[in-house]
Amino acid sequence: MKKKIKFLMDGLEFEADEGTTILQSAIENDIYIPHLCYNSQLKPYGACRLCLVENAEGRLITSCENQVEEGMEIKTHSMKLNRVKKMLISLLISNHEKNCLSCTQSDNCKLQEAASYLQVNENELENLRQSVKDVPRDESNPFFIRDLKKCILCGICVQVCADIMGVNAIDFGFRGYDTRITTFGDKDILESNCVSCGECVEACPVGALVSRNSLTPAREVKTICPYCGVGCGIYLGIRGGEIVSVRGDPESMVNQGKLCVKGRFAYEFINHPQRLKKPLIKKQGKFEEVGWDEALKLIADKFSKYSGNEFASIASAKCTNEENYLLQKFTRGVMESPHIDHCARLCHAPSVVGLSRSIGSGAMSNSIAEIGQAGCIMAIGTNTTVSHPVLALQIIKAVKTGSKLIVINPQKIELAKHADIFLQHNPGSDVALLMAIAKVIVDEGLYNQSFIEERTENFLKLKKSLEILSWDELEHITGVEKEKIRQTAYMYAEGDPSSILYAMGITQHSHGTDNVLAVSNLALLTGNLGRESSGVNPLRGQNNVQGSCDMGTLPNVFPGYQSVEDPEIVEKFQKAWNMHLKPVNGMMLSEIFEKARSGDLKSLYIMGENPLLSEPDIQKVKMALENVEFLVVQDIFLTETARQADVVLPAASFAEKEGTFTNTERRVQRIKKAIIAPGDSKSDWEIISAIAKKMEKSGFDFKSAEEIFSEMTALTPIYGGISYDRLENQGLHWPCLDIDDPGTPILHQNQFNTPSHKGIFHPLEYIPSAEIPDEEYPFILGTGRSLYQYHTGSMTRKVNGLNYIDGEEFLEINPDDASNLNIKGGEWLEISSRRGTIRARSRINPGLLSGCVSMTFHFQEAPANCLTQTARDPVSGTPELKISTVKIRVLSEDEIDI
Ligand SMILES: Nc1nc2c(c(=O)[nH]1)N[C@H]1C(S)=C(S)[C@@H](COP(=O)(O)OP(=O)(O)OC[C@H]3O[C@@H](n4cnc5c(=O)[nH]c(N)nc54)[C@H](O)[C@@H]3O)O[C@H]1N2
Ligand SMILES: Nc1nc2c(c(=O)[nH]1)N[C@H]1C(S)=C(S)[C@@H](COP(=O)(O)OP(=O)(O)OC[C@H]3O[C@@H](n4cnc5c(=O)[nH]c(N)nc54)[C@H](O)[C@@H]3O)O[C@H]1N2
Ligand code: SF4
Ligand code: SF4
Ligand code: SF4
Ligand SMILES: [Mo]
Repeated sequence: MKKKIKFLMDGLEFEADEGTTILQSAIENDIYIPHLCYNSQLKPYGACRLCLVENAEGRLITSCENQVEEGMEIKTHSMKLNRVKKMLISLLISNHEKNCLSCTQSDNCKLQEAASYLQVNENELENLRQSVKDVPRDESNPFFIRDLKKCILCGICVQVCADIMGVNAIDFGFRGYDTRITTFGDKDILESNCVSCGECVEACPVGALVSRNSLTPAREVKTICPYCGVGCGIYLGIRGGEIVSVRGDPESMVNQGKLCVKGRFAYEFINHPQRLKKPLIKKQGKFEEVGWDEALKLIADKFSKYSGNEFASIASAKCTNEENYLLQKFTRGVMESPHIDHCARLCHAPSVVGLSRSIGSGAMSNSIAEIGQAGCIMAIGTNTTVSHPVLALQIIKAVKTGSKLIVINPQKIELAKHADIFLQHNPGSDVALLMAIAKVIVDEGLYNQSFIEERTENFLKLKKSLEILSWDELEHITGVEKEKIRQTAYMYAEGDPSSILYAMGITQHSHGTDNVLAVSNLALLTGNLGRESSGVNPLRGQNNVQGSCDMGTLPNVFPGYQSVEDPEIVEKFQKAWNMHLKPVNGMMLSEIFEKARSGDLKSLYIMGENPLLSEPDIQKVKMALENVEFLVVQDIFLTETARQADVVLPAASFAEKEGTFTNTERRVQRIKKAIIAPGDSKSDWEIISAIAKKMEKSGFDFKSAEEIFSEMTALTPIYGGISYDRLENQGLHWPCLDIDDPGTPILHQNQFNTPSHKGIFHPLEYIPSAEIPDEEYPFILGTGRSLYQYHTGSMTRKVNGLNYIDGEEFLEINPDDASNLNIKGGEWLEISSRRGTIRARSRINPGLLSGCVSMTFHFQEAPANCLTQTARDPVSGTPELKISTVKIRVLSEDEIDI
């Protein structure tokens, strides 16, 4: 508890916590003191001086910089104060373009607010020479405009960009009267390293930084961003039936109002003309729009023919928990098929399997907010500023307050610039590297003896396996020197607490589960589990991929990771659903496509996935989809996959339905309907229910998403205490067992959820990747993500601004390799693997190791998954999307035109 301070403000007594500034306490008590450069998230700056107050001695002091003191007497209003402030603001206004009425910031401008409060009058202003600086408007960014004629040099944008974002795209430039906010080299903002997050736009107190496409909404609805697994809270602003504005939810425990470029600006897809509005049936090779009844009849008819092993479903990490719950109930109960899976298979399946084995739960062990307080953060195989941008702000915050940061990645990513240690190891060598770190920890006695004794098993086996490792070999495999590995081991082991964050660089390998086990070995060795700001934290990708896994759209578990092979569990679900269930594991995604290709699988129902671009070796997927006798695809757009379907069903987007998403930190959050779904499209849960009812099955008579949620929580212990009522303001972290359970931000505090309740060490062996460069295919192709696009582009490629910033695929290549191939950047290349060939232009990236090239998989014109291989991790079935070998050829002029 902080000490309370009593003080007088304008003669009235107030109380505030020790350390509170005068301005903060005024704001808390709804007392207005004019201010321009104050922002609650930043250090006080004292630049505008409009927040001056008068103390008992008659001195004027800034209220943003001075703290309340016991017995202090302050005046917020006096003749003297008013005179000084009026002069200050008049000067600001005279240097400021005066077209207030047409300014989009009108009504939301702190300068206007202060001027009106201080009764600045037009006539007085006339006497001051108007001297607006001649700075051209910077309209280069598709999402916001910089109109520095209106800038009052408060410095908020500079601080936001540097201290919160860690980007430093802008700074004060020039001197004296010419001082202004500028980019490095005074270039347009789009040519700077700005990441278009719009945080500075949100924070600018005047109209100098304004969003382009935002209108004042008639109403707002609080919901969750539909893109990545961070799960930022947003307010969608609505006029009529359209989304006209978006802002971060300042009360959200996840993002405290902050957003990335997609979360703030990428909503054009919602009202896009290409949204599916009616069901489509393919007749003689062409789609025809039909009514729901016709589509449902056909589906009911066909699905009745192909039940059991001839049927499979693919669920969606973009859809709600309620919808995923219902699809697995439909698949297992109505279709009597055990075959259901979803994109987690391409993603964090190794975490789900590996961490279950070692520590008993495949989810993040700790919460996002804790990252900011970690003593040491190890970010391995995660491009956090690109893939989880708002979560990355916690890393920036930690670094700014003295935490150590270790970045381990074969590419010099943005985050590496903030790192104390950056290990650029050979791709695919993580098991060797992590074991080498473990070896130092064990050999040099850095481990946590008591934690190992009390809470773990198998330490001696691990120790033995490390003894036989040779440093020469470890250095050779990883490409990292022993001394650097030693430093890393010390930094991690001495972090107190240390937190490991990881993502696809760890999982998307043919030994992904081993990688995950190697990560958890480190946390177990150092006792970095079960305590605040520590842990093993797989950063989940899709907005609701954690939820889809929780809901049992996996072939081996019912909701809440309850085994489909456990007779008691099967009995529980049979009874509750009044259906017959097969107590067997179903097929994984890869096997589903294999069986479809071989003709054994006759019918496939895909909800909200686009495997024709997202699965490895898509030629094989195409054959699979062509071979299936009856394919139903349910999406919000006519995707590449949907084009292959017999029936396409139009789904409502996240903005048009009720439900819940579970973010990467296991926080279950409500999404809310903001607008009506276009045309005849319906929520996915309504569509699944309608199909089941058409098949005359009971158990699908739901009137709301909330009813589905209640049925699910009654059967799913880890969600047992969660209800829509409890989620109204903030989400809850599972496990949340009953209505009195406040939820569990930190897992494993007293025991692990393994059968013995101990954490289990796993000795491991380094296994090379499935494809190794050779003479014919000399380069290792790694695939990953761009900040400005999302997966197969169904949503982000409908957003013009994103396409403007990043609308084309490039093959990135190291400067030395480029020079050997006579590549200067920008030329068209042909990239081939053993699977296929595509074309893309070149881009030089000095952050890549020689021999490594890199692409995204966002662009249907240059689909990277034509090249990738289907080699999989034998345990989790996750494909080796991070390593395929390719060759590169520069195309001649004549070839480009073809
Ligand atoms: N903008 C945007 N954000 C997204 C997505 C998106 O499509 N676009 N997708 C979401 C989803 S579903 C996911 S799963 C996440 C993925 O998030 P991330 O995993 O962060 O993204 P990736 O780019 O796939 O890969 C991460 C890093 O792995 C590194 N890497 C490659 N090979 C190796 C290796 O052998 N070892 C190690 N240690 N590292 C390696 C790459 O250099 C890359 O920096 O992003 C989510 N967020
Ligand atoms: N080469 C390569 N390939 C990869 C990866 C990689 O790193 N490299 N990463 C893999 C990973 S980690 C992942 S997660 C997968 C992602 O693979 P996918 O899940 O196939 O990719 P998305 O483009 O996200 O597809 C989601 C679809 O859902 C639709 N959708 C959105 N909202 C809704 C809704 O409310 N209802 C319905 N019915 N549909 C909706 C979208 O329009 C979109 O078509 O890609 C994988 N593929
Ligand atoms: S948009 Fe974000 S990155 Fe760009 S200048 Fe503003 S705060 Fe910095
Ligand atoms: S652009 Fe806005 S936030 Fe930045 S210094 Fe000028 S007035 Fe302040
Ligand atoms: S970090 Fe993820 S959830 Fe947050 S705004 Fe960006 S895309 Fe949305
Ligand atoms: Mo993912």
